[in-house]
Amino acid sequence: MANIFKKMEAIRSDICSERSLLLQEKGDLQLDTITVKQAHGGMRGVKSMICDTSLVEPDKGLIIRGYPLLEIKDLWPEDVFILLLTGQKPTKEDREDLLKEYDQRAEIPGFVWDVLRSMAKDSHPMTMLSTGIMALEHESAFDEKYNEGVPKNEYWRYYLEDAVNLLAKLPGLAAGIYRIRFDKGDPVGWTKGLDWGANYAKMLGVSDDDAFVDLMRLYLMFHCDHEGGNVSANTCHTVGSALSNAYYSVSAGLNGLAGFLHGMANQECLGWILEVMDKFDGTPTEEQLRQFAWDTLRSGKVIPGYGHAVLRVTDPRFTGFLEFGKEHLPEDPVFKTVHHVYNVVPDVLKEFSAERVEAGKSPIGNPWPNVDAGSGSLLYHYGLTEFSYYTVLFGISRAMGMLSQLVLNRALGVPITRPKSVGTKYIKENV
Ligand code: CMX
Repeated sequence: MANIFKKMEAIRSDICSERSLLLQEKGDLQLDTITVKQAHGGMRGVKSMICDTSLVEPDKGLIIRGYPLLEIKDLWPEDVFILLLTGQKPTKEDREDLLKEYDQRAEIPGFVWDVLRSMAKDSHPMTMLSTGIMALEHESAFDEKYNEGVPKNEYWRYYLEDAVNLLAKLPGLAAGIYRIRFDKGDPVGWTKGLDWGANYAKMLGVSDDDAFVDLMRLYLMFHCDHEGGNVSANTCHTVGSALSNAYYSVSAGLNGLAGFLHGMANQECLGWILEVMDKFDGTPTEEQLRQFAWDTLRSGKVIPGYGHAVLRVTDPRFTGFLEFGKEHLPEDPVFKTVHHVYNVVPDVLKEFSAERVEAGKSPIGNPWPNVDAGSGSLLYHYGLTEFSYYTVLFGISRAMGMLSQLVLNRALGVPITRPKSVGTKYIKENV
């Protein structure tokens, strides 16, 4: 892992000096203010944490280290991990160096499969992923070095060591979970010399189509990070700030990703699409879809895959998946339905939002599709039809963002998270 360590070593002193200069010059200046509504409203929009790996612009979407997502969509997942971590696009040697590390670290100890096989047969794949990671926790290099008394300024090295170990094992772990949970046979081992995405595709064993390998690379690249405040990244950040190692922190973040309003929306979304197709016996017309969307809203449910806490335009990740679908599976009925939904649902949500405002409720901030609206239809096309598994795919990709943020936080010596909470009485009497 010489290259990635060398790069991190080089940037570490720069980012640390930049941070201390910034704190000297601006440490006491105000970054934001917060209203009672924001404190009650999930802290939406409050600028209160630092994240340099990526940024989500409401009108542009995900920007990774200064590059808008769709401009770098051809990067492979291992490239994007290096970019997230170091801020620099990797050279061919950097990629090869990291892949060699994965080759050496990818093997999953047999007892992990025993643990997973002993779980309830109907365990959710996300529960199995989190459990599998926790079963590997005893390998933490950071814990070992911490117990030996390594100095604070060295912590990042062992978080990075753990990050690479975990990333090497995650595709095999996730693919093994798929095979165990859905009775597809024994887990398949890692193939040396093959990249992260292709290895994952091979270990899943659902399709021999080359386009499926491309889809896996794209999928793992697109979900890698979404700045610092989303539930999974923020949870991982908070847990890691207590010096819980990378295994504890990422597992915690993934438990947040398993929420229906966050990463689990992709399973919900495909379920919704299949439900509408079932109801209308195939690809529905736009009018039938409109009616179905209204029925969903009138029954008090959300339309999964639409809306976002930050975005105010179509998610570029959705656009990227749509382009992939148009190129590789334009006639697929599920994909066609996803496309029709895109033509119909934003207008329905705008009308619904206006109704809500009239009734004194808050508007829907964003009627446009997010990443989860289209990705499931592509997986489904290639035979990955068990949609309760989809969030696992999201999770192994998002681990790259969580882990790079963790390593950077330890490199910067970011302290333990501890915001101040206040009670209702305090607000009544003091605000
Ligand atoms: N369908 C119906 N109602 C929606 C909606 C949708 N797709 N999106 C937002 N709303 C509603 C909210 O539920 C909220 O209603 P209440 O005030 O009655 O609770 C109101 O509109 C205002 O919400 P908002 O400010 O626009 O959005 P939030 O930041 O509160 O929530 C999100 C964002 C993503 C949770 C919400 O848009 C949603 O539930 N979408 C569907 C689930 C989904 O696709 N989640 C995946 C997001 C991407 C990810 O993290 O993976």
